[in-house]
Amino acid sequence: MSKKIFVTQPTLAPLGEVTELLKGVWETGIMTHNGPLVQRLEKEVKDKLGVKNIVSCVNGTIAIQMAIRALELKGEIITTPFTFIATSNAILWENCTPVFVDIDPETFNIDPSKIEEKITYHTVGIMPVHVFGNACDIEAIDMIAKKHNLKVIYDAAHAMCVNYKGRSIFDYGDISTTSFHATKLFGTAEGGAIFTTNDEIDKKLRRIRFFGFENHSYIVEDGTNGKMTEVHAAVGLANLKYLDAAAADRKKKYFYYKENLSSIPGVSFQKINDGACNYSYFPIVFKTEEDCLKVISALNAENIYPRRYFYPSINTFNKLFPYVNMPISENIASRILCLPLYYTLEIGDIDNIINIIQKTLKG
Ligand code: T4K
Repeated sequence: MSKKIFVTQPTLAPLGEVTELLKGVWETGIMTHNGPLVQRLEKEVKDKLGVKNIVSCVNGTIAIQMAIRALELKGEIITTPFTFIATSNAILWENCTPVFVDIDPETFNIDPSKIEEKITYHTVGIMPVHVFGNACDIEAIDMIAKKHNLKVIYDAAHAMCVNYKGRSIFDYGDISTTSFHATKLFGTAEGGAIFTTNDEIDKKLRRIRFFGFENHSYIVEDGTNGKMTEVHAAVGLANLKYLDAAAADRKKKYFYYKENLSSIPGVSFQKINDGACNYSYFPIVFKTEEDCLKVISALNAENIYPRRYFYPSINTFNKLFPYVNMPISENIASRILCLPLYYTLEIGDIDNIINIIQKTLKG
């Protein structure tokens, strides 16, 4: 039986570097509540990315919920149907209503030209997603938000290390949130972070993260428990040293895939916006869903497990939302496949994947 190849694998620092950091945790017994490692991780990520503020938290889903709470949004939030379910779940859990706007067929991000027609008296915000780490049309979105007095929260779960027009993409919008899940370019096992250039919102987020306490004494916000632990921060601090290498490696492999797959008739790729992408996923779009399913079967037969990110289009989850037709998102979702992409993936494995795709589509 050959080795299993998954859609991704975390880039992990040597275990010894994590346990070295954990020694201090065991010595002091400080496991959580904004401990020294969490503070250090926040400082190191902040310095590395050059962002104004950062609030770490338990995961990328709670990050979105805390962002909605910090901006006190109550009503309809315009968002994309082409994303992981967490984007819409978080909106629902904050008692807001997701209102879907279809995507651009090339970038797979929310199509700004379709946003205004969905704005109603109840609209309070826009939550775009930088899908697969590919920047949204930020100028267009921010212009619409200003015109209609709406808040913008970017779900930047995939967008670690992306720079847009000379600064971190996390510093755009009223708030940006990200995920440090094990499957992301940078991981703390479970984890996430919230970014804002507004110092008051930053302070508010810190209170919300800690049950709503001000100075551990008075409850001044409708808070939650969103704190990252020292153990997760230790994993993050160790992994952070390898982030540049992991990012460069994914970019190199992304272009290797693209160069070698481009000549195959009937496949296409995500259009990258202004070079603002971290190339942390490799999505490929087939001509038909049938082709996509054939390729999945052929790869699975060789122990290779790509993922249908993001299938089905979120608007079709009728248990959660009334169905509204999103033809572009539904169409792309049915034909898209994310191919394996991670640090320990060998070029020989990529060659094998490319050959299998080539053979399957020819046959
Ligand atoms: N917004 C967006 C746009 C998102 O994509 C996400 C999460 C969020 C918000 C919410 O962030 P978090 O609350 O999750 O921090 C994965 C991740 O669980 C999820 O974080 C991610 N997006 C989503 C796109 O993908 P699954 O169900 O596909 O993961 P899973 O467990 O099938 O993992 C995929 C492969 O990765 C496995 O086949 C093997 C490998 N793997 C996975 C895990 C968990 C490992 O090697 N080690 C691991 O620990 O959801």
